Amino acid sequence: MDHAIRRTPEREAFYKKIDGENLSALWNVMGDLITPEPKSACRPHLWKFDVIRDYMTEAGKLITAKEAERRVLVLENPGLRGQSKITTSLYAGVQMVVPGDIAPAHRHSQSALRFVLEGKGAHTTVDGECTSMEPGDFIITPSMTWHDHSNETNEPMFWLDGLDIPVVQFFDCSFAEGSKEDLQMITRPAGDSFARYGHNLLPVDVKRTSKTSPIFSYPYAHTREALEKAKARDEWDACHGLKLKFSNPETGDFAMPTIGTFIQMLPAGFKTARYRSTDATVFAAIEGKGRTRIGDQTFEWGPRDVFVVPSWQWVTHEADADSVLFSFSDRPVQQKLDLFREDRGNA
Ligand code: GTQ
Repeated sequence: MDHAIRRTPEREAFYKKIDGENLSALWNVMGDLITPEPKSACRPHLWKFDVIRDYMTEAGKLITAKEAERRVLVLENPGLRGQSKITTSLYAGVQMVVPGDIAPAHRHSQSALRFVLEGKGAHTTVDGECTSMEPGDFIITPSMTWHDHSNETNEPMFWLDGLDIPVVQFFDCSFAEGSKEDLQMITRPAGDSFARYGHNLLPVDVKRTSKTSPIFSYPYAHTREALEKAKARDEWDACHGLKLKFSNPETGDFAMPTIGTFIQMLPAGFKTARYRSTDATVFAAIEGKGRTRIGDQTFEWGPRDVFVVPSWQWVTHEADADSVLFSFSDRPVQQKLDLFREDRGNA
């Protein structure tokens, strides 16, 4: 594998001839198709939130959320420019909803996650249930559920969007529709899904068909408590510090079928052992500060900064203060297809 095939005039003539018949010779492309290890165009990168906030504020003067449908700045991986991808399989953007804005109701095959970065008290409604948003909250919009966003507070609200747009694109299975009403009707009381599914109790006979968690909001207050309690027991993993996955209470699987979501705590002074995995991962810091080394590059992060780790590159994190990182990747898909691999170095 991976040896260049010698080119001769006879061979070139042959390639030209078959090209007209929509045929090509595998032996010229084999090495690029089947690589001994992942070779991705995806590159490591970090976006400073303060820079994004300034540009979003400027965008706010140019277009309303209603006209834009979604006022979002797409985080484009530098190795994948023009494709609206942060990794080969995932999309990310930062969305701003200012006081009085309405991002009108629509629905689509693509699943979305929101990780709230700044602001407090704006709302997102998913299939008739409204939830308020606070920094650190992780909120899910499952495939084909109606969703709209609004802000009745006095401050702009910013969150990180993560969607499986490239996955849906790959499978050519995108469907989308808008609604006649900008804001959908509220049909369930606030907190309904959590009350029904969030207390280690499940309806005894109801069989849901969705593969997405019935809990669509994972408030930071709960996440933080889970981390704080676990922290007290000193169970630190050499590669991850203290890392938890958001789970679907019905199945114990990831909260979303196509995107795995995680929260992790790194205490002040902690330096992780090197780690690599096949799921390119997007990180957003919510608390603390530190730096992450990806391959031979180092990225300094603080609250609300976003960075991306490509597939199979060595990563180490180092925290200067007690830090909390949210992250997401396509791990659920890779695991279901028996493709996921990880390497903990010698740790
Ligand atoms: O909020 O529904 O960043 O449909 C991209 C597509 C957000 C959304 C994005 C979307 C949304």
